[in-house]
Amino acid sequence: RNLEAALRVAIEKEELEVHYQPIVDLRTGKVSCCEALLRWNHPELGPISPAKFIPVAESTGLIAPLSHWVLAQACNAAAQWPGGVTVAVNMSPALLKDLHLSHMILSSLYTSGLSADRLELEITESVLLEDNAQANTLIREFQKIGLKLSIDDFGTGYSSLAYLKKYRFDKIKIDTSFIADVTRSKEARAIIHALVGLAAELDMEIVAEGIETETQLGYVTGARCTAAQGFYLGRPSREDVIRRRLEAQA
Ligand code: G
Ligand code: G
Ligand code: MN
Ligand code: NA
Repeated sequence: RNLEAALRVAIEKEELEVHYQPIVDLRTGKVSCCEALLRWNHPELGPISPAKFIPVAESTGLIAPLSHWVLAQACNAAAQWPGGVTVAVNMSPALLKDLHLSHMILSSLYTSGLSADRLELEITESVLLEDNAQANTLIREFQKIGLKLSIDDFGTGYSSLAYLKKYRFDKIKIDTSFIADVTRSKEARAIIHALVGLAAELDMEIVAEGIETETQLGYVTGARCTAAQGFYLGRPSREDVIRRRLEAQA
């Protein structure tokens, strides 16, 4: 309740910010994409995690205006980035029932001048699991528009392999939990290797998430993941900070 009211105020007063976390291409060593991550610094309560307020937005109808705002910010930012670096935006499962979503996306692209192939949508497995007709229609539309599609948190849902057969995704993002276990779990290592092989066979990128140590980076590089993301490679940062990093590598 209170959080809902506070979130309405935050959207109006622009207390929200979009930060960007770099994703590094392991073949070139350069940042190839940045993931947009919402940040809310409440004047009294301090920082509130999106893990807490996104569900509130989803259950109150605020998710559509909020997502439109994030998409607009992300497209405007990426349109200024050098070297064709792409931007990835997390798509709320609740939003993938809203058939206006593709208009929202097209308007953000049009206003910013960003080409469709520089916008990636991250979709979590739970959306696909429900097998709803609207999500199916939307995913096909996204592909017609020419957007890039990733499956986020891969390996944490059910029967994920069925989605790979059904849709053409561009990227698989291996969930953080597998990376956290690479040094101590033979099973985690075997799963990473199998996913790398699968992605290569299907012509998809494979991103290791949650890289926090040099050892983990060495491991996923050796395992031939195509890209990696995590605090060790760069924290989510303000747009001006990210842009300087992108300009320095260009
Ligand atoms: O950045 P952080 O680890 O605090 O994010 C927590 C969760 O919130 C993650 O699951 C992340 O995907 C999600 N999240 C962050 N920004 C957005 C956003 O703009 N839209 C949606 N739907 N989820 C987001
Ligand atoms: O669910 P999703 O994969 O979109 O969540 C992304 C979230 O993961 C971001 O909010 C970001 O803050 C967090 N994150 C990014 N890199 C790391 C990392 O190296 N370790 C941990 N614990 N979290 C990370
Ligand atoms: Mn994500
Ligand atoms: Na993820």
